[in-house]
Amino acid sequence: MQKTRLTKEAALKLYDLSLFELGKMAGEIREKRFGKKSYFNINRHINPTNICADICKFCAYSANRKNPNPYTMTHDEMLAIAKNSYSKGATEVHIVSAHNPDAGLDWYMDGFAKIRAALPALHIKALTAAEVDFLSRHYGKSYDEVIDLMIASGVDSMPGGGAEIFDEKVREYLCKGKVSSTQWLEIHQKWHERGRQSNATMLFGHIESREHRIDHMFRLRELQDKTGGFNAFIPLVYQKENNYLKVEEYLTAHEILKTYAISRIVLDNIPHIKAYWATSTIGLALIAQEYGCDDLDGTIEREAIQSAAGAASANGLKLEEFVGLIKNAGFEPVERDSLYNELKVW
Ligand code: V47
Repeated sequence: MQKTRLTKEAALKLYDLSLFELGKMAGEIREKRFGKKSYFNINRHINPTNICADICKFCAYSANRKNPNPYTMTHDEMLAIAKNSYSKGATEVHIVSAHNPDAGLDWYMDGFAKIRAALPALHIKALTAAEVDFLSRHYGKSYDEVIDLMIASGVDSMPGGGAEIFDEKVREYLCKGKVSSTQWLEIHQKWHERGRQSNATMLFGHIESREHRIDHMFRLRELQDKTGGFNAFIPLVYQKENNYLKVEEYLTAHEILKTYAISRIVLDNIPHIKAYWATSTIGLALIAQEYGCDDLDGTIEREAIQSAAGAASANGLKLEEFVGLIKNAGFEPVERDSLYNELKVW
């Protein structure tokens, strides 16, 4: 018998329920699948360049008038960071850059290849679909060609960045010229068709409406029905400092938790809902475990994108503190690898 699924209209109506009702519904789904387990990994974010050909109004990371400190790492610098993190227990490097028009396609790909050659056991999660689209346009390559280069260079999985909000009007205002929604989905589809996995984000809490969030989730649900390649959905809470996006009202914790819970209910085919503590704050991420979230990302170690916009994530969180916080919140910290194989129950 075919299972009845939520329609867009019914999903939007979920926002009318009380936070407690939503918490109960989303919490039950989470509990049924994962019990009290909360997943995290020991990871290192590397952001190798902040020089960007695109202008996204929400971004405080790219080098511009508000952040006049352009940089581009050498491969030796990237490798040294990866080696150092690996020696301290990291199982993943999460590599996301700006769209640097001068670095060269080889700079991107060879950086991954060097890390892969030196540290074969380290998982490389790299290049958002926005970067794939930029590299494809800038160097006259098809998406297939860029994706095949990524695989040949040792990239294991793709992060979920660059999705922002799929609604075309909002997207045009936020980040005109960047990868379109259809292209973002097409790139992930191609990645999944090669048997690879990826994540999906949604940037919320700026100028979008609840309808836009629901529409975003439904476009992901539809692709996931076809490919099954998304591991996690990550609602990223908008950070407001040092950028060009004027937002009148910021989200309440109440609305953020409702959105986490609704994403758990709507995305019945994406296994993990991640409360990325860098954007929600660690306090709210811990509470989000009661509202459907089963993953808190990781220790991060260093992070430049959200912290440039005001988040307290520049230096990550110490492992002992992270694990202790999850335990104190009544959950079971489970260290995972990048593809959600369990490595250790802490
Ligand atoms: O795509 C940029 C976002 C993303 C701001 O796949 C902002 O596991 C909030 O995608 N406020 C990059 N967010 C980070 C990302 C990510 C993070 C953690 C885990 C994973 C994963 C992916 O950061 C960008 C953009 O949507 N971002 N500026 C800002 N002001």
